[in-house]
Amino acid sequence: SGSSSAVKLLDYGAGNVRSLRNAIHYLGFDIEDVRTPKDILDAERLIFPGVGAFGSAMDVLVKTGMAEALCTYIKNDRPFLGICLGLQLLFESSEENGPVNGLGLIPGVVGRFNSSNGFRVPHIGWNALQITKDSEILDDIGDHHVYFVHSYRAMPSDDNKEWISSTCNYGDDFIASIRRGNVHAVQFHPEKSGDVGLSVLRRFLDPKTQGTKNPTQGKASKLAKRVIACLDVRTNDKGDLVVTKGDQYDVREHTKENEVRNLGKPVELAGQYYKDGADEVSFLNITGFRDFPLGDLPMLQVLRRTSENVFVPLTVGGGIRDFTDANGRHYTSLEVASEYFRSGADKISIGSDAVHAAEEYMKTKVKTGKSSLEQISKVYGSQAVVVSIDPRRVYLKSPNDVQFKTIRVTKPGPGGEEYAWYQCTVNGGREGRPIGAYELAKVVEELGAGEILLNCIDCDGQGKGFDIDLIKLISDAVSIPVIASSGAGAAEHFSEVFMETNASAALAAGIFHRKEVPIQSVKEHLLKEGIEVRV
Ligand code: 1PR
Repeated sequence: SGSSSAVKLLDYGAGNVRSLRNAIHYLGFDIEDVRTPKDILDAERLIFPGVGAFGSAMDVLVKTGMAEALCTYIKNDRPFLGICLGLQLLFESSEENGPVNGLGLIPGVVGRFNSSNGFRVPHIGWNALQITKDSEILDDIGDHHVYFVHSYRAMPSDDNKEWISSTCNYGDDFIASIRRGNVHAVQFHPEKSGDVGLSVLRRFLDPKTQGTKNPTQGKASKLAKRVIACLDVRTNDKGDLVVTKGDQYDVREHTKENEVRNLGKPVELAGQYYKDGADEVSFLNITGFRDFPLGDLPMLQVLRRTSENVFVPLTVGGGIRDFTDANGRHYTSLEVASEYFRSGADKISIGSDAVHAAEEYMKTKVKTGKSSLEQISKVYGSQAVVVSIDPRRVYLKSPNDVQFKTIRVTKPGPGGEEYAWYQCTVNGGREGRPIGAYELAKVVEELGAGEILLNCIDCDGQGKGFDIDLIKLISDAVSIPVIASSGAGAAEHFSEVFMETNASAALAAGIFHRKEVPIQSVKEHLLKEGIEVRV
């Protein structure tokens, strides 16, 4: 395009910046990619979305001469917006696999969140900010929540306080944004923070933007509980990709034709849930264990189209594993995941393959680094890797009947059993495995999962509420965030799961698809119950 109104984007190819590109295009601006240090120096407006690990990002910047150009550009007070790692790199150094030197423009060391006091790491989700000085680009924020996903953060000090424009509290008060003159950087993701995030980007891209200034009351804010809409997707018998929904994982109608239930079109429904206030949207390709996802181009197309208009995090799961196709070509799980990320996913979710990896690890106690879980989290970071657990409740007469973690159940089983264990399954619940949900959760956390999506086959589609026993067990066992799933039938089920367990998010499918309870009503109910949510 070459137009002078285009914003320059410094994308050094370490990860997915598709959602940022989508957001900039959505706002009506053109993008020119930075290819040389000179492009940086010539930029009229530069966005730097840091992705990947601190050390490898610095390596690339130094090797290419971009580090020096960036320092000059910023010292000359040219319009700059750093995002996430793009904020952290401005500091002196980071403890991430380090210490590693940064660009050294702002005094301070970037350190890891401390998970010991009950704050789960990564910090994933929606928080409100404490604005400490006029930042212009944050003028519309007020006490709205914005989306964070990171394990490291910069801390305020006397040496850097002149830079800080807002902080956020997550265990500690950390730096949420900086501003000096034309130089801005934010730790959160404006491109994933809904309308509020888009307004931050718009104010940077077009400083003439007039808007309302929302004075921030500075009221105490905690990490909001997330409400996630889930779309189980598969090809129906006519060959169309549809959103379906099962009862205890059975997605076929109980009619003569026995067809796959069709609850709508994936792109449309995802767009609707974004407008309705979903904090995240998940797609599960539920026959991914059968079909090879890279042969399943419609699913990639669904992601691409959805991410053009949906500015909250997108997760996709199903079929992420090593695979050899009919022609003998081998694909690694990392290649499959990369294709999902390139198509617009922010996180990928692994089901069956994580069970196999965990079983292997429990047998050998050796981390090979070869499992899909380990490989993908090494390259994209643990915050991008969700493990989906599909357990089935197995009642027991005695807690000693199995070698797995058992619990005393709140409601006795059909034969009066007072105990149960939760058996993991693979291939969409079709095969039970010799490992419990508790053991799996602990192992996958060790192998690099950043979050757990905890389903329950018994409760799926029943509308009778989440399995509180199970969710309590798992959310107390790990220190990564746990998404409660399966069984939501009313707004009260969401407040119940948040009050009685340590779940960080709750996911539902059927009630949203059938329009029984809109997302908005769930949020209103949670607010009324005193639970912090993004509105
Ligand atoms: O094993 O890596 O290929 O991943 C397959 C993925 O597909 C897993 O995440 C697995 O949970 C999912 N899946 C496989 N088969 C089914 C099925 O339903 N037959 N769906 C399936 C899982 C459960 C939730 C559902 C909640 C909420 N569906 O996603 O959305 O239970 O439902 P509700 O609110 O209506 O109760 P891999």
